[in-house]
Amino acid sequence: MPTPPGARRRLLGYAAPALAALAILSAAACGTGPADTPRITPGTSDHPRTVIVIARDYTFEPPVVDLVPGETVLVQVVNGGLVTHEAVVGPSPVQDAWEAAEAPTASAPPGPTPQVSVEPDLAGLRIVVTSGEREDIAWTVPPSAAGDAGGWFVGCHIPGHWAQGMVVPVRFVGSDGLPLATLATASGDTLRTARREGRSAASR
Ligand SMILES: [Cu+2]
Repeated sequence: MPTPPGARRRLLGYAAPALAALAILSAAACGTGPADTPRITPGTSDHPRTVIVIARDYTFEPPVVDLVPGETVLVQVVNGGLVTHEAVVGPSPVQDAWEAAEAPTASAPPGPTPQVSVEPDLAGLRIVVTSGEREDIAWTVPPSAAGDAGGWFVGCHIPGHWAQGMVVPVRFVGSDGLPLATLATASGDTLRTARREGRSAASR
């Protein structure tokens, strides 16, 4: 039986908003690529550039930290979580060294991490912040940083935190303020290890 004209109009009347919604959804899906990075003015010793890193239980914001090799930054680490966190800034060997150094503290009572240390050349930058506090440290990014194989990261090595996702990559930016190269990605060995440990911890 043919559809009466009135019914067809009504059907189209319903269909049109649905199609429009679909079009908006597809447009949104196409627009989810990485956003353009605003150009950075590198910091100097006289005028350090402020870099804010927020630690939460258990992640960091922003999801990518931009740094210019050789610039001086004022790193402000804000702990918005309920437990003590740290921001270790450095390449994979630095992250691995702190992960190993802090692992034995897993059975320590709650509170700030007991004193731990690593070899000076693997120390990187480490800022420990208790819940609700903020620590500011002026620091000069090593000029050769962008040449480190595997990239740099900001990570937390209080036992279990890295495995729970407390690591974000550093993106190096040139002195012209534009990104230098591709980001260290989640395919790095260090991140793979973290993911694996996270999974096995979760399945226990
Ligand atoms: Cu942490």
